[in-house]
Amino acid sequence: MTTITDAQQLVAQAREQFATCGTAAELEDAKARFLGKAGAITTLLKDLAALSPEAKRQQGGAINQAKQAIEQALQARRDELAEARLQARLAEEAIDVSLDGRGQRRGGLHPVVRSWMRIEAIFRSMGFEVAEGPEIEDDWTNFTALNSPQDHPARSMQDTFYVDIDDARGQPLLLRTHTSPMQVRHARAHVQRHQGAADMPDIRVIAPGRTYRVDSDATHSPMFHQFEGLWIGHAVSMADLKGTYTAFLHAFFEREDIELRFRPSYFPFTEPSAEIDMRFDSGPLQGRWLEISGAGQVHPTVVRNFGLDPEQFMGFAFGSGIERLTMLRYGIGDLRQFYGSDLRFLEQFHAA
Ligand code: 2U9
Repeated sequence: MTTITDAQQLVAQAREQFATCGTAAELEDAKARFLGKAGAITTLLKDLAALSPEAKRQQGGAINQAKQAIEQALQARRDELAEARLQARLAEEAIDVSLDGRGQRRGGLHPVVRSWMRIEAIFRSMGFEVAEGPEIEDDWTNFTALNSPQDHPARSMQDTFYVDIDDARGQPLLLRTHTSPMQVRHARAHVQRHQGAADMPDIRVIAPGRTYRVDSDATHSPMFHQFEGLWIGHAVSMADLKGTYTAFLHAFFEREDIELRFRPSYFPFTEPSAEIDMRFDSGPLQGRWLEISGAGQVHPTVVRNFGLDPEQFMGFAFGSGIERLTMLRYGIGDLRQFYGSDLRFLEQFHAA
């Protein structure tokens, strides 16, 4: 067999072998078999040494052609493998831009917050201001100003969350147990603002917000929401309370068939005091008296703590639980649903 035929056969073999290589490493091994130091082409070139100059030229040319053809085939296969690697990577990292994204789920307002906003809107429409204030309160504003006796159980560690540090004047600090201290702050600021004036505009304010008590069961949560109302003027009576609260309930429940009744009660900050019950005259709760709020005429001591003369100023206050009103409005049976973070429950109110 001549070297020329050998060289041509090597080209065919190399093409065949390169084609079966699936990786760059395999291809480099195959290259060594033909073009390496001990490779077939190299061996043919070495064998030329023994030939005549004429034969060397002829066969040398053929071997070089074969070498070039193998190098070309090698490069072509390298390019093919590189392209295949690229395609595989592109396929692996492909992003299907036509797929729907995961999306952001639309949030919504908590039902208690919905009620809170509605309550504010209704009372603003009746000429009330909306007070704000701190959730960490001092003992005087939360209890003493509201005529709560030193030994009242509400002041005990069992009923109230105290904060470890006292305020700058050495007063105990606590998580407010009701929204009343906001009204105390509002009323005192109002009185101070109108000091020296011939007369003072009425104090007419609601205070909605979070409150905290050491209490946790099916109907009590350690954190719950209240809103309280306060109206102080020269002749503001419980008749005004009844009118105001009735108007509020009509607006809140968006119905007129609501009756109210007052039952005698006791609170340190009001005298006389009453529980307000309501009943619907139709619907699933028809005829059932529902306890809805506490209320009363503001105690003279509390009026005095505003900086006012109780002989000159009088008025009413009331306090209601926002959770309770929300449960009645939407027919919710268990208070704990409000704080379970269960989206199946919460999402029902998103479009409400
Ligand atoms: C000031 C003076 C008096 C607010 C009042 C109640 C009666 C009352 C409870 C009802 C259910 C709280 O949410 S609840 O647990 N509240 O019964 N609150 S009178 O009296 C005030 C408020 C502020 C300055």
